[in-house]
Amino acid sequence: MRLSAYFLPTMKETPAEAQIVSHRLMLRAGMVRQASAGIYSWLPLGFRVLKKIEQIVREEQDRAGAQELLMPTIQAADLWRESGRYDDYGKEMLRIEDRHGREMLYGPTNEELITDIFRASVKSYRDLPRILYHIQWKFRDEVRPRFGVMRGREFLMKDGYSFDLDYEAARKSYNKMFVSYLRTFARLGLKAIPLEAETGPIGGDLSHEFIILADTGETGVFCHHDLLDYDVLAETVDYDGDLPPIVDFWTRYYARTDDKHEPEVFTAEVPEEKRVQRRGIEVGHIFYFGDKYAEPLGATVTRPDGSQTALHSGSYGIGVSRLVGGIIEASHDDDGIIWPEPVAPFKVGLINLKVGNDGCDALCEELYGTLSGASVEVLYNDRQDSPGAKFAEMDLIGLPWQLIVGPRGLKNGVVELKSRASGEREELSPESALARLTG
Ligand code: 5CA
Repeated sequence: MRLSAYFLPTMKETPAEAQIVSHRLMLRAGMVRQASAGIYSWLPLGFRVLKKIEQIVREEQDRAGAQELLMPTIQAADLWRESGRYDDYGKEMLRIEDRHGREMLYGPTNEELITDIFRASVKSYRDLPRILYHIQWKFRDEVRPRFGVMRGREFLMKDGYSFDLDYEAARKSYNKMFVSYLRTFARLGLKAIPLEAETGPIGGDLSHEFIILADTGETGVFCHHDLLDYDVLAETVDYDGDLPPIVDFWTRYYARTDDKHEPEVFTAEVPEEKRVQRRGIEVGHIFYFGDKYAEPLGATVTRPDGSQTALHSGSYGIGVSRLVGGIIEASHDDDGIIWPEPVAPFKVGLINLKVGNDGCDALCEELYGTLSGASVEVLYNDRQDSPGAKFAEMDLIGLPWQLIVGPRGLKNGVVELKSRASGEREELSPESALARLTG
């Protein structure tokens, strides 16, 4: 992509309305624009990151055996009356009336709708287990939408739902999602810790929140330091294999949100030097709630002995749009965003320091063509701005690599390659730089 043709409305000033760094940087880097309180348009740069995160979430869901579908954003109120949640949900639910006077709502979550789909077609234990998920916009009329996309009113969520015959089987599904969440967040370049959590309006009695540590997080985190030290991607996972040891490993230490925190237990169980008391951002939340929805909605199947039972279910959420802000909170410096490579909007920012200089233009075109041809995503700054402005903008938008071409280097047959994360700069031949970036 050539910057001269790209829609990237960056800002030099710090927007006054943004209270936290990720919100400030997302506005300054031209990633989002507020449409109204807690509702955002995703501009091209932000949209690329959102899609990358979505794709990693999707791949890990699929790997764990979940199947993707797509449910609508608008749901019928009657279905929510069946579960009893239409009234319980209160003012957070956006209620809509259609032209026939039928009550509808913009879905804040999908337990009812997926149970309705399931009860219509699945009648026997033979069709179990199933885990279904979608990645769809949600609306919650939050009292205080804030921190940009972190606590929006409209936000993108991956929500998955499992259906099983009994508790034992449902625990297997829960474990699959638990492990797949560890992998998902690690692939996004994040260190996420599973914490025992409250179930809130979703309900049930078993629940874990996945939290990334950040001072601006809204959740209090109390855990054992060793939970921060593991590399979950080091081993491959067999989702049909023995998952309880992995889940036990991750849940063997004290790790709770402030809602569940018990100071005496924390001090008794965790040695002083290992105690972590921090703030964190909830990026995922999983629940087991048994037949809480299947029972009132009459979602039953026959057991092998012919008797009927209500389905046992869990639900599994990931805040896809929240993650964009969360990743920035975890990875930035004074100059701007530092994207982990798997979610970066482009891998390389190509900077032509002297647009109009034949040598610089020709080499940049060649590098741009070769990288694009090798499917490396490049944003080429081919504009007439000053070198200082070009560097500052590239640092702000945080692409992992900057490839810098200037007349001085050209004389010596070298270009400069800068790593955004480490700040290290290296002079090397264009061929070596290409080999590095395409390798
Ligand atoms: N049905 C369940 C799981 S599928 C559910 O709705 N869970 S939830 O309420 O915990 O939401 C799932 C995830 O969505 C949260 O972990 C969080 O990352 C994200 N989320 C929730 N509310 C918001 C919000 N207002 N803005 C941005 N992301 C949100």
